[in-house]
Amino acid sequence: MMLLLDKLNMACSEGQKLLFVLIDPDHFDTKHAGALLKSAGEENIDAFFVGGSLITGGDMGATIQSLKTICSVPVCIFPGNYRQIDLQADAILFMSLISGRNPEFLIGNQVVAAPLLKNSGLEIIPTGYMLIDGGKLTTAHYMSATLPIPADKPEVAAATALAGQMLGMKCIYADAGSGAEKSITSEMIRSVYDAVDLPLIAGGGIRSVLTATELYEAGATALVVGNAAWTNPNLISQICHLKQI
Ligand code: 1GP
Repeated sequence: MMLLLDKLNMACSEGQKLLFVLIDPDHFDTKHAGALLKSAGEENIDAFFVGGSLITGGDMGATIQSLKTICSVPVCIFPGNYRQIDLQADAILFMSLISGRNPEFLIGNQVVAAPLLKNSGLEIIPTGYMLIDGGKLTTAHYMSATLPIPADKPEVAAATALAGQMLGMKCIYADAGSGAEKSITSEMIRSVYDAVDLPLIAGGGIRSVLTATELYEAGATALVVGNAAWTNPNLISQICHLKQI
């Protein structure tokens, strides 16, 4: 199986588009996942992201195991903290929350996680993670105790992403947070795209094909859809179709 970062880099350099579906273990059930895969055609989803800023009742291990049982789509951990590491996954976004100024999410969790990951066999993807204001306080903003980048300050997002690249990050993930009222603007995605030579992942509040089209066109290499994948399963097949055009 191709490494996920290789896939992102290839897509970035060749102008292809990727789609990741976010699974929150608190809201996972195999029946809905099976239906989603059936409607989208599992080969068209490039990876599942599994994780959450706060998992209260869900089980990372059981969720990943279920996904592995029902499909062959790669599973990448999108960790809210180091406790969400699970060795059944294929990859992990090794994220630093570079939009924030909270040392626990800039380096603290990573120090605890690094020895656990060293011989894990998981693909480690160094990721500069930026939280953007999506019109409401999300769990990600709250749990990280950080201020998001203002939605109307694309130059701040661009400078932050550039700093991430200079620090050695291999991709940038700009996220308005799960359940954001407004997705990141295409203007901001364009600014980040122009500023860095890295694959750019965008997510948070993507609910329509129009938004997905705008973000892809603005330079996002990959989109992440969470909530809408379950409330509107057609959206996933529509975006899968879009990225093949
Ligand atoms: C959040 O980008 C993801 O980290 C997905 O957000 O659930 O709003 O699609 P949504």
